[in-house]
Amino acid sequence: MKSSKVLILLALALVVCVPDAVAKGGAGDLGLLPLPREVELTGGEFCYTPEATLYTPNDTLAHYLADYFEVQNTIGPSTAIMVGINPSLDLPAEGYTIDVRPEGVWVSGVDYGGAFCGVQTLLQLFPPEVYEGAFRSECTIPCLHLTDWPEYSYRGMHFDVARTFSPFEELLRYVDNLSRHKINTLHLHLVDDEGWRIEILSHPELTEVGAWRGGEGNPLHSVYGRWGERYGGYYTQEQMRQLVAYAAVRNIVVVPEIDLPGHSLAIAKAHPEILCPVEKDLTRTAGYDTSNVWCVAREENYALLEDIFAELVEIFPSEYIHIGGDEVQMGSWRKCPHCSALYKAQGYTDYHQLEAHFLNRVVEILGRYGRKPAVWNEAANGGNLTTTARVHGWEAGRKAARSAERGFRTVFMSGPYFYFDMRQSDDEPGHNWAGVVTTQKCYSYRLAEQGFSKAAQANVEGFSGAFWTELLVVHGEQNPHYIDYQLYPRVCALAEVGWTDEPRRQWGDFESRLEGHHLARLESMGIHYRQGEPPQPEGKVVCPKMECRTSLPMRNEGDLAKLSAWANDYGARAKRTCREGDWIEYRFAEPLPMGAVVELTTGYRHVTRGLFPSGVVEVSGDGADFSSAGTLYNGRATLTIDTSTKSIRIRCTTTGNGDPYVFVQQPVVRVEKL
Ligand code: TNX
Repeated sequence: MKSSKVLILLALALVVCVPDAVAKGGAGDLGLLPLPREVELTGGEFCYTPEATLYTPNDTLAHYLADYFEVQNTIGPSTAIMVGINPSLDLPAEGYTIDVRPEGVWVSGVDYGGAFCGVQTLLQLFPPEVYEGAFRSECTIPCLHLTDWPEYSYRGMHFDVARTFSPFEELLRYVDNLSRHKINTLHLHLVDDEGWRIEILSHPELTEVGAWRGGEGNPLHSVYGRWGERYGGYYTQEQMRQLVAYAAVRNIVVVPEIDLPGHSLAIAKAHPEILCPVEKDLTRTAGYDTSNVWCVAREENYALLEDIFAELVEIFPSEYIHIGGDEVQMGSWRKCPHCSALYKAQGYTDYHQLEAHFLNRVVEILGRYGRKPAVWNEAANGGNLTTTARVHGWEAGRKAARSAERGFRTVFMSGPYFYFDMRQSDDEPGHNWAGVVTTQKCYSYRLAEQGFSKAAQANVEGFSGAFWTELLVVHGEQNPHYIDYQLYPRVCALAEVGWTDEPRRQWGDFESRLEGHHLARLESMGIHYRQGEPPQPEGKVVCPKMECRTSLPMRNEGDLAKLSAWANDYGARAKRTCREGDWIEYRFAEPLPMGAVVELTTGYRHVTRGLFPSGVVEVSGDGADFSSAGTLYNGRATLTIDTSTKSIRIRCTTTGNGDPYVFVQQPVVRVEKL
């Protein structure tokens, strides 16, 4: 009875005519983001009062909406907002309509996803405070008729919980905020070299060994920070089920990733037998073992994988399971007698074919459970990967587009546009291999301009952002809002790239909606988004005459001379990892000016790797007698010169840094501006 009444009201909403529409395309004024297809302002307004209630026959939505409005389980005199699902709407999947009339608001989705996305647009029609929950203030909404549906069916965001473990509650928050942007897929990178984060009941050793790194005698060593400390964590299957359910309410599918056959050091520490039986050279790496690639020819490996995937598919109902395929170091396959024999027997001519051979075996396993594989783009390089695979194009330039041209369903997430672990301006924290990724750069991505043919464009299932977390473990200590800072507002741009058709995507229009309306919403959502470029450190960078010396053997002769000449800001690589007692020294021709600030970095500048995990800094007025001036933290120290200083020396107090090398840097010297 109740629901038939709703259907009548919903049907009414559908035939509402708008003869005297006062304005077309008024979406800009409303600041809706992502930009909807069609909005017609129909004149007049709806007045929302604290007494107004919401009705929806869908229990899931009713539960979700109860955080925001007064939800009642019947239609009554106070019913002002109705949300329903009407499969007979003539709209693509996730499509919806909204009608705002003086007497009420109707949101109608063609399916659950459509109703959910409609609800998100509805929330945007309210003042930003609506996101703070239990909205009971008075407000007005202009009368309108809105019809909307997404351009792409895959609108995703990736999250690496392997490099840095994020607490379960953070995952829920991550999902909640994505869903407010109509993102519908969470690509969860659950395992990598530095951590195995999902409980596998039949193999508890995977998390016992693989979920932790660092600390005395731990098989997995520290990298990326937290040196000398046992660091990590994992999610129970029960937590992952909760996440899947929480995400489903929010129209988000969780696609788990088990990265294979490379990036597998964490599992290899629990099961060394999965690796090729080849000699490992441990001397150069000071005990750190970087071999991380599954042996393709070892039959038992597929039984272990079957155990893992049999449990995974029980937790994650997603159509696709991501099985990795990126950055495989194929050297061990070349040396392995079994892999080389297989390679020959199959008549392969490229080791990418052996990679696809391995992945195709995993695809068979998935197939037994009715699932399809998703892979990173290199997996398709051999030409023999099963065509049921969905390819995630992450590399820069045309490499990410190739799979779409070869006919694979492709999700586009190319680093230079969609990697939100990249820095947002030159002097900010963040990776740098794909350059600076600004919100505008992400927003401006257009398939045609990138050389995608029409046929290739048709294979693009959608777009995804990526958030790799090598840097989170360190930056999260300094800035608890680092995730928000890296994601927002770039996710807002990504959301519109996935939702809105290209011709209507205009940066100026987006920017004014973002700044005029949406940032205030982010604030009410509790998102600590990036608010423009951070202030630059004070002072002028100078390059005083200097000689850089070190106890470390360098990979290339001449590198130290380049550092001394201030000609290599990226740093130079040593031939081995650090040992206690190693030192790097900067000898200046003249004493440094008093008050100068010297930033000392060991390792890469942008990521805490290849460094001195701990060390002391010493200064000398004559280059002979040194006195202590500080300690390294995460391989870095900053000194203010307050005593005559002709030489600065960094002395390492740890053996091993998790990498088979050290990166030696020149210092950054700043003096006060004149
Ligand atoms: C490349 S993207 C990787 C990751 C790193 C990322 C850093 C991909 C498939 N592999 O392992 O975390 O770059 O940006």
